[in-house]
Amino acid sequence: MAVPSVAAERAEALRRTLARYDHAYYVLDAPEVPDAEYDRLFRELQALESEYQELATPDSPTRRVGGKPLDAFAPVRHAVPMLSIRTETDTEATGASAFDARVRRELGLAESDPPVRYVAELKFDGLAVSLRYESGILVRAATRGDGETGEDVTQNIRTIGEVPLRLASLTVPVLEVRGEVYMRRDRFEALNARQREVGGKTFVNPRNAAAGAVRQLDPTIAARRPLSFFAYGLGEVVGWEIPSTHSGVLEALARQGLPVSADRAVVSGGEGLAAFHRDVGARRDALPFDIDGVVYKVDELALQQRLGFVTREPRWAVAHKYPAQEQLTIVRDIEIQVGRTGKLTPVAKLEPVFVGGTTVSNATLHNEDETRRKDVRVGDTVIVRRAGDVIPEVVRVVIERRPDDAGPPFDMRTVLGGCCPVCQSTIVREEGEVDWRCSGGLYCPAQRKQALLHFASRRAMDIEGLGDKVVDQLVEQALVRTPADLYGLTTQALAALDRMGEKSAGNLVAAIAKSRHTTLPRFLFSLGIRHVGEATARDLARHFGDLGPIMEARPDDLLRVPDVGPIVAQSIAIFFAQPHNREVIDGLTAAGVEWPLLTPTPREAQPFTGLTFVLTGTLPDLGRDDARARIEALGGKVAGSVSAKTSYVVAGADPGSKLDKAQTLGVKVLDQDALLTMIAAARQTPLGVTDAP
Ligand code: 5U1
Repeated sequence: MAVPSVAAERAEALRRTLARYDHAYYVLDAPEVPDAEYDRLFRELQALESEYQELATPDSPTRRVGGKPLDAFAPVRHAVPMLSIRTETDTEATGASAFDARVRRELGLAESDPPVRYVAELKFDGLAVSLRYESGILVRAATRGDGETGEDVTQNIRTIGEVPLRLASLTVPVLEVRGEVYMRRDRFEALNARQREVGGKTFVNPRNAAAGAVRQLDPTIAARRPLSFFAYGLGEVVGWEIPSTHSGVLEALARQGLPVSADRAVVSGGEGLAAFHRDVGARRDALPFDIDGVVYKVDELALQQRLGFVTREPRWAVAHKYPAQEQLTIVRDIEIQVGRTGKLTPVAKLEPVFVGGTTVSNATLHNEDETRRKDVRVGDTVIVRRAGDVIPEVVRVVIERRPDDAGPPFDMRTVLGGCCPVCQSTIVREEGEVDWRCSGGLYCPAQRKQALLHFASRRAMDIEGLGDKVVDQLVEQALVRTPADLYGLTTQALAALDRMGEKSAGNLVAAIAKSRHTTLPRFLFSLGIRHVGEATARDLARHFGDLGPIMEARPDDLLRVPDVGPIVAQSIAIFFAQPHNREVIDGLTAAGVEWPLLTPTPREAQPFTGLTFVLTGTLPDLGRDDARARIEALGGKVAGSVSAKTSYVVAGADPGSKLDKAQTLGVKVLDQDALLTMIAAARQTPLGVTDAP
């Protein structure tokens, strides 16, 4: 069927518009239209092409979605071989001056001759490809292969939105563009997360993921891999007057819509190269993609020609590496570190390995869940990464290398036998938390400094003059192990500390002595019990009146305190169950720390003490939890089933068998309003609380 000219013109207009939108979106990172508008035009073009097959040109954006799977890639002989690049392994600045010196020597330049001009670029960690444009249309994309012959990966490369399917204005017979296909780090992470979700294979690093996608026989799979491309050079060129400099070539390629990294510079001499190496090195981790170094090229193409090649490598270019950020090594052990706040962190003890510029023998595993997710075991070969100043971490296990005698899956409780490795206190992992913690905060040597600083802080025991520097010295010189030891310090001992005069030492001893006379809420807060802030400390003090009953309280007793829920109750009970914490508290009271007793809220005096309620059916306004909390706050109990001992059944809509049973047993039945009236009346009852002074 002949194609009506109106359809052909419309298809051409759509191709051009969509190509412009692709460039704006992928290369300039500045979308021109909303996705919906792009999709509408895209579908219109697809419809035209399916009606008139002749309109489906090779540069149509519809080709990007991926064609039919291949059995194998066809070989492609490169008209101009794809060279490799010599690597400068000296990762210091001297690597740059060595290259400059070589170039100058080979060009026969004297010391008095002006510096050579170079282009410095990034060395992208991906897969080299060659794009062939004929009459401005992308006709073939090939991998490097052995440099002479690569593989035809056109279908896959077409799926990369950044690669123009048609050049902006050049329509010369042949223009081959060389560059690197890579994957941004964030897209790589997202891809791996998706793979994990569907139970698929995850990729070791962005380079492997990119290389795998380019060499994927099914282009619809390649289309789902978020690839990117940067152009950095030329292959065969027919009919184009090539600019006289490499920097001019890169600018011309960018003008044709090809992505060229903006991270490039024209620099002068070896010093200019070294400065670029340093500058990029400092920004390396902030780049959105991996690089393994920078590339230097002599800018003048005429000089490049004079320099020529050695074997397959040009003399006019070099790759200047950075220290590798990832290495393979073996996990010798998994140890648990106790942080200053009691957080327990699993740390892989590694066979020492040189990575990121230093020897690494420890790498964090973050927490139990992460260790299990990565399934790191003793004996495993792992990829360890050290990027910049970040703490080294285990990226993943090389599962194929797991030995038969590898350790069991990681389990914090089992590894530690339930006890802190530093102080033997119970370890706790609260619901909803990722971290295990040591509960011996007051005694644990790992938490000493933190515990002392908190103890002395203004809202706790308010010891003026006991700051970071003093605490550091007291702990490091073993003058103080626990807060109780503070009360034994003498002016003489303190005056011997760095930057502590006789007068300051005297003031500090006086401040410590003064802190002996405190209040129960302050004292409770100073103990640093997890989840016990000032308000909770005050509530506990009011409710119990003295420390003894709090120390003996079971979680059920603690739950009666307003605003104390199961997690806080558990935390308090576990803290006081630790013999070491109790010893420190005994030490403090023996040292004379005291507080005025409060008149406790005797439990008998609570209006609902001794009353048992059963809730059944749906109450019109109160949720079950709310009703329970209100009853318990007044000392009542809420039970799950009705018995002769039940005081009241509170019945809402659709009460079920509990109401029947209440009626059978003669238990009083309340509706929501009656319960609220009872609660309001109870609140009027004086509670006998004497507030802290
Ligand atoms: N940026 C950049 N990467 N890279 C890699 N330029 C560049 N040039 C290369 C290679 C292999 O080779 C040419 C110097 C032939």
